[in-house]
Amino acid sequence: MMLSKNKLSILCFIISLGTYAQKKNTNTKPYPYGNPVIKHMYTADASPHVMPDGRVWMVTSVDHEDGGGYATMHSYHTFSSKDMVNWTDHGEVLNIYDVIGKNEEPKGEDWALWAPDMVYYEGKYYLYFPVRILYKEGGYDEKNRKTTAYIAVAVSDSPDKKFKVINSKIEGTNGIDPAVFIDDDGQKYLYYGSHMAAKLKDNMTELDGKPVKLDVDDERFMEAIWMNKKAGKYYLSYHTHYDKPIDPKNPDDLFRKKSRLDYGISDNPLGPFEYKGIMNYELGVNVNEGPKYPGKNYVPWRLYQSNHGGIVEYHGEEYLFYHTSALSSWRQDEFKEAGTWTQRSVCIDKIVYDESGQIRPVQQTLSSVAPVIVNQPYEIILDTKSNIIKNNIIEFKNIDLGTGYYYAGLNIKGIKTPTKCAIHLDKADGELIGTFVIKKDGKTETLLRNANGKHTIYLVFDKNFSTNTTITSAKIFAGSPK
Ligand code: FUB
Repeated sequence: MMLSKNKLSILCFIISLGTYAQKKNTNTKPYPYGNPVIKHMYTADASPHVMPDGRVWMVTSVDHEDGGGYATMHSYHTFSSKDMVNWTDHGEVLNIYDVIGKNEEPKGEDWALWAPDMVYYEGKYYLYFPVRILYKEGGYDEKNRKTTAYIAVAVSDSPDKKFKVINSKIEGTNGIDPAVFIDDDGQKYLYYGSHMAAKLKDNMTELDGKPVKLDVDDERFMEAIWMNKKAGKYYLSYHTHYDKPIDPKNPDDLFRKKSRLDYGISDNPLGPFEYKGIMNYELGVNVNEGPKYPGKNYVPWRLYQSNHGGIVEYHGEEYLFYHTSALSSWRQDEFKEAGTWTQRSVCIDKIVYDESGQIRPVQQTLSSVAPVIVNQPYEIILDTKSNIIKNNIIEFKNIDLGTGYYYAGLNIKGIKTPTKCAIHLDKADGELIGTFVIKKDGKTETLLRNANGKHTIYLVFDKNFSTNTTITSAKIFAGSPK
């Protein structure tokens, strides 16, 4: 019997689904290691941020329990922790049906929700996610498949509640893996896809101008951008191109492209970025503990799969969130061969810099990181009665920011025109750690970066500030987890 090309490809597709189903995991023994940190389900593509409750939150994409590849990823979960070790699952916050409508059918391979990011701004949580669509014209054909992808945004009042899609396609975007970065001057940026970036408007849902192609290392760059700022420099990390799995007979194959995270540094959030090398080795390679191939420095889990990094600073240390298939491979009940499972799980290890500000390749561990213990007040109220504004500047002496505070809030009466207020350390033109964008209602909050230790804090208002205004309250908060 002759099959048409279309029927043949549908048959191949059904067979491939069958193959995934055969791999269903039956090992229910408790997983014995610290990494991955989420063990009751498969999570990938973590985006970590400290939120106003002082906890670290991450949104993750979800790998299907039966395998099935990245095209069957249909939901996002949020998780939070106050010590980086114990994580609470807050459940599903967005599902494919919230995107395509209840009456549509995602049909397995047609639609997928890939790596998301979630940020807080002015009382709301914004979830950025890529909608990745596989064209079906002429039937499904794995080899010649066509895909399209763009970035959408959803909003919620709380990171543990359902998000509502408010812009189902951010005009001008084309690609996957959004990451949002808020700079100390209050400017927001959206990074995504094949090294693209654009400014975001203050409404957080539209681009402010055309996206630009970032000048990074084109040859190695593949996906999964993350922007991190440290000591005034912009660190852009990303996932490199990879090709075939590690070959136990030739594990040191120099010509194999590896699934790594690399990075570049710039003085500007939009580059150009100078290539600096490896941030995270290939998954499974150079892990300091756990089972190994005899005589080799790699663990026998699936090495040929995506990597994806997210960085967060929490009370004095920086942490890399990435994913491995340690958990799904371990559930094969044996470590006999390189894992074939695609399901990934979020792991956490520390980021360490050398004296020149370069990242040392992260030491991946099976134990993960030590618990963070924070012992300081949640908030510091700034005394706006005894300290008064002179020449648009107000000073607060001897403020102990301890191991880190992550947000500041301001209430002002009498604002006539939108005004900016920069927060500086130790001098009115000292280190900038955040910027309030004050609208007419006078209520505002901002993210703080590098707010730790003992300092004099300066609030410096811009020229739109009028002397007829009164600061009714000012605070620094999120210094310990709730
Ligand atoms: O998880 C699906 C895709 O794989 C992500 O969007 C990529 O970054 C990679 O992790």
